[in-house]
Amino acid sequence: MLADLDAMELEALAELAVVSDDAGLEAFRVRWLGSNGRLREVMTGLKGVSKEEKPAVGKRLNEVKASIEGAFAVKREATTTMPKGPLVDVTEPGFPVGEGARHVLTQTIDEIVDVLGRMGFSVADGPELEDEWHNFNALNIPESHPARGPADNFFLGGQVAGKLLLRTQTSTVQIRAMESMKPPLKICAIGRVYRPDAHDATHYSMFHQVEGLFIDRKVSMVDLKTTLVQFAKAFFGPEAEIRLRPSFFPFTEPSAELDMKMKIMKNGKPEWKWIELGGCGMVDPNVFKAVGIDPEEWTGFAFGLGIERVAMRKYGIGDIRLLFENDARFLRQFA
Ligand code: FA5
Repeated sequence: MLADLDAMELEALAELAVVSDDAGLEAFRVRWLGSNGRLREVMTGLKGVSKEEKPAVGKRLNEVKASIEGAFAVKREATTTMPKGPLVDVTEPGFPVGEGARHVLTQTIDEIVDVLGRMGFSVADGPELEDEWHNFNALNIPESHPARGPADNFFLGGQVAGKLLLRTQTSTVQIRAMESMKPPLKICAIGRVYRPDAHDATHYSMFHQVEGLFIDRKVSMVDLKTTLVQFAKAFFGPEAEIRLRPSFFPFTEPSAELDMKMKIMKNGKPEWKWIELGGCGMVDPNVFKAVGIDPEEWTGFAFGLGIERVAMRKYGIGDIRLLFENDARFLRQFA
């Protein structure tokens, strides 16, 4: 039996030596290593070996098996044109790949920029970490104004006077645009703003605003309202209605609150309601003076809308917090 094993090893190795392609390798594997192959046959024959001979024959059989398998592996490595490593069954269903999609806020921002771009607004930018000049002084918000207190702002390092803060409004970009560009100008700015507001269904401590600024000669409130009506109809559809309510902002005079009439589903029934989207008005002469623009020659309007509110209205989202929880089940609805 031991001599047979020696002969079998030599025979297998000699046969393997002349194999030169994938088909030959496979034929060798089936003949020698397969479930009905020669090695299996010999293993089955082990039952007939006497008790005394069994340990030696068993040991030798394992050696021959290892020798043939080792030689086969080396040969396959050198010969095969198939990909190395574990074989992949391409018919297996595999794992589904989670497909990414743009966040509903990103979609809203892109749509807003698209509409304003078509209306002639170019995009301007400014930092989220601002100084008090751009967030307050230049916007006609004096030192004594209650909106400058630590309870209404995120000041850097908790210090208040003459320090940096996270901007509370994108109106800061109005100032930056007017400082770096000469009128006439027509810009919009989109970005994050921060306020220490308590979180509820319509308030968050970080949210987004879109700012619009148009400066030219003889700009009037009519231009502002026409622009907002055009924007609303282009963004929300022809049925969109807006109204301006008198209000106050230090950097516009006169100032107004922009409301939009929207269909809200209540108890499964559509209901039309006026919803506040933002503020607007004619640029205050003090703002022009702060940035060195002559208010006798130039006039302008500005508006600032909360983008979360816009998205909530457009997509029927009832709670602002859903926008920031990153629950894929919620986000997938807008993909
Ligand atoms: C302003 O921020 C002014 N800068 C707007 C403006 C621009 C007026 C240009 C005149 C000229 P207000 O604080 O009202 O205004 O905020 C504007 C909008 O931001 C609100 O109408 C609302 O839609 C949104 N908003 C305000 N606070 C929050 C908050 N905590 N969470 C989500 N959205 C908010």
